[in-house]
Parts: sequence; C-alpha cells; structure tokens
Amino acid sequence: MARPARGVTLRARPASVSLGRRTVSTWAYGESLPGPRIEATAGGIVRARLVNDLPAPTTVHWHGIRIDPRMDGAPGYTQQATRPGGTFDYVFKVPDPGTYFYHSHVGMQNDRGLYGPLIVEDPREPLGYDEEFTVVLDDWLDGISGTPDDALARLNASTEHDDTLRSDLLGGVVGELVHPYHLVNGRTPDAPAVFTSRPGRLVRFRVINAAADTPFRVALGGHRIAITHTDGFPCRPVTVDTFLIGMGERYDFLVRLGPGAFPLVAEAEGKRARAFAVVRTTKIAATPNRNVRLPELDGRILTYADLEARGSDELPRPARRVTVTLGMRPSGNEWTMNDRLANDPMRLRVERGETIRIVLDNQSPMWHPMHLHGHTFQLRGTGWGGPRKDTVNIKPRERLNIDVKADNPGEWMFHCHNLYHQEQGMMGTFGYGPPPAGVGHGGHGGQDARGGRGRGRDSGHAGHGGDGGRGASRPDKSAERADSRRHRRKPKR
Ligand SMILES: [Cu+2]
Repeated sequence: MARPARGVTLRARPASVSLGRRTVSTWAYGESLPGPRIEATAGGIVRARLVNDLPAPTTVHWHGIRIDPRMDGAPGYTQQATRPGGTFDYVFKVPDPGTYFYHSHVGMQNDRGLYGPLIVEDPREPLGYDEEFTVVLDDWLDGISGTPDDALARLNASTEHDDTLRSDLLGGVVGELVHPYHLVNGRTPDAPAVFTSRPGRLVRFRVINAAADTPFRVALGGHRIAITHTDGFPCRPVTVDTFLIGMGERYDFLVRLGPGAFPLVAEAEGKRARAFAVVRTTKIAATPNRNVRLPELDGRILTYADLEARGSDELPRPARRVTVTLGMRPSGNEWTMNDRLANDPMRLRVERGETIRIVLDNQSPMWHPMHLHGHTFQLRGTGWGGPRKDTVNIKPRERLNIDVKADNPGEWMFHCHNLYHQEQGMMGTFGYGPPPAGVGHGGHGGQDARGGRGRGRDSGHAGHGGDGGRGASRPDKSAERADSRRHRRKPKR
C-alpha cells in the first residue's frame, strides 16, 4: 500500500547559506542547500506547499516526474508563477520510483539555491543494498561573482564562446562560463560533504546534476561502480570506472565499499575544476586530497550505448517521426529549436495514445542536455533499445532518436537544460491536439507568459502541421508580465 509523503513546506526566500568555509547570500528553500530531501513511494502522493517569500514570482518544477500538468511548475504552460507573498499547494501522484529533483522554473532562479532532491522509493525494490547516499551536484556563482542574472546579461552582451572550455566527450565547447565553485550537497571541496559508512557495505549512490552550465565526470577513488539507473528508470547494470552526467540527468550506481577514506570526484568536464566529497568507512584513514588525480576518471566511461531499458519499460514502436533541429543564430547567443526561439516556440503536436519518434538533430556548435517535461522517452538506435530517460545529451553534429509515448495530455516544455541556453531561446512545446486557444488552457488559469503570438505553432518537420498559430493569437499584455520576462526578446544586432 502506497504511503503518502508527509507534507513539506518549501519556503523560497533570500537566505545566507554556508558552502562550508564561505557563506553566501542567495535564494534558497529555507536555510538549506540543497533544499529539503523529499521522499515518497511510487504510486503515492507528494504534498508540498510553496511559500514565496522571494521578491519575484517563482514555481517548483518536479523534474522527471510524469506529473499532472497543473502541478508541473512550468510558468506560462501549465500554471502561473506564484507571486511574492503567495503560496501554492503542489499535490501530485508519483507513478514511477527513482531519483528525481525539484527546482524553480522561473528565469535564472535554478542557478541560485532553489533546488533539492526528490526520491521516490519502490515498494517492491528489486535491488538489495545496505544504505544509500544522495549526491547533488551544482555549479555556483550566486553571491560570489554577482547573480546568475548578471552572468546571463554578460553572455547576452557578448557573441563569443570560451574556446578553452572543451571536451572531446561532448564534441567541443562544454559550457558558457566557469562558476567559481562546484558543489556536492551544497559544499565546496575545501569543506567537503562526508558520507560515512562501513567496509563491505553495498551502497546505492543517487547522483543528481542540478547545475546550470556544468556537465560532470564522476568517479569514486579505488572503486569500480555498477550503474543501475538513469533518470529514475532501471537499466541493465553496467560496471564502469566513471560516467558523465549532464545538467538535469541522474544516475544511480551500486558499489561495495572498501576500507578507508575515498575521494568522490565530480570533475567539471572541460572546465579544469571539480566538485569533491569524501566517502569514509574507517575512522583512522587520512582524508584524501581534494586535488587528487583519480585514474578512474580516465578509465572505462559509461556511454549511452551501454544502457538498455528493462523489457517492461520498452515503449511501443513509433508510428511516425518528427525532426527537431537544434541551432544557433549567428549572434552566437540565441539557441533555436526548428529555427525558433522561446518567445515564438516550435510546437510538436501529438495525439493521445500514439508513440512518436523525435529525431534530435544538433546543427549547433555545442552539446545540449535536452529535457522533456511530463514524460520519459526511450533512446533508440538500429538494433538497440536504449534507456528510458527524460534528459539526453546530444553533441554537435549528432542525431539521436527519442521515442515518446503520448500518455500524459497537456502542453509541455521541451528544452535545453543548460539554463543559459534555455534563457537564450532553446525552449519548445510538446503539446496534445490542436494548440490551446489563448490563455486559460490547462484547466488552471495558466497564462501564456510569452504573450499571445505564436503560442501554438506546429513546426515539427513531418508533424501534423497546418494549424500554425490559429486560435493562439490573442495577445495578452498582462501575461507578458507574468513571470519576470523569462523569454524576453532580444535586440537585433
Ligand atoms: Cu543547450
């Protein structure tokens, strides 16, 4: 019998939080960074009251959950942002077990402290293990080198990318900026989080990348690890030395711990920086050096081709395909999906019950972690039934197939989880049936925060197409104000 999670209050507020040696002013849920760990059981209900004590509107998005669209925290799509002083009760079922997280979905707020883990337990957990640790990774600048909004403004004023931030693994430039710190569970490497266990214990690690702009390469010194899940869903276990985790992705792994104190390193891929924690199983072992060179980081690395969904998680074969081309405008700071920006987004139209294949075609010069709300898709190639995921990394010049079963009607965001790219336009819509007319769709009074124009274009290359924007064109000035201009238009250069 599923047990409902106890109700939790998320009080979004300006706060001073300690990163270990250093205290910063930021926006957080309560005083803690990450926000409180929320636990539920698959099939159960999560109840969370958002209290907005911020000076700006905010929402909570439950990343990866196949959720009731009214509870998705996607401003302009499924609900209005909660205004300063307001509250919103998030109450929703969690259908699938696994490792998830929650975060604000307004503007750059996710690059502050507004995120936390959401762990959904399986009442029939097939894995046996002795204990589990949750590892939330982040890149941090807030309160140190200005705010994330300042960083975005600097990027918007520039057309350059930092060519020194490179990774072969990701096919070129990895990110837009180097954050001053990289964190494990809110702590810097000089005052690291310590996970205390005992030798011989079999431990499940749940790793969540909550960063805005940083992919991490993760390894545990002195151990090989068995990857068991990605994005909440189980996969056939694969033993590796290290794995890459993009923003918005999650990986679970199992490891039997040896005796000692071991570095848990999350190398900021291509950025010459790292997040660091310690896994300690004996009291006497010396604490590992935070700059230690780990051979595991250069060892056998997980690839998507290693991952296979459990048979019962296989999706039906798709009946049709649409292409989503990812691009960059010559400005260098506008990122497109099917040549459109977030303020006039592409819309993939699906019909309830069908399975479609989205061919992601990255014609832009950077990799992107693409995230679909409300669904988990399946990666598929020739002769390969890959993992179920909700966030997938795609390199420049790469094409990937993601199959989606349309079983959760609504208007859903489909976007890059590099927060800077998202704010620079890389946001589209995955919607059921004809585009909803004007405002008030979704049964929850949600306003279209991007204004009326272009609310519902179908622009999948081979989609149903043809209802481009009809019934979607009621301009709404008030909606323009709705959520702090997250999709403001750019001046022409
Ligand atoms: Cu991107």
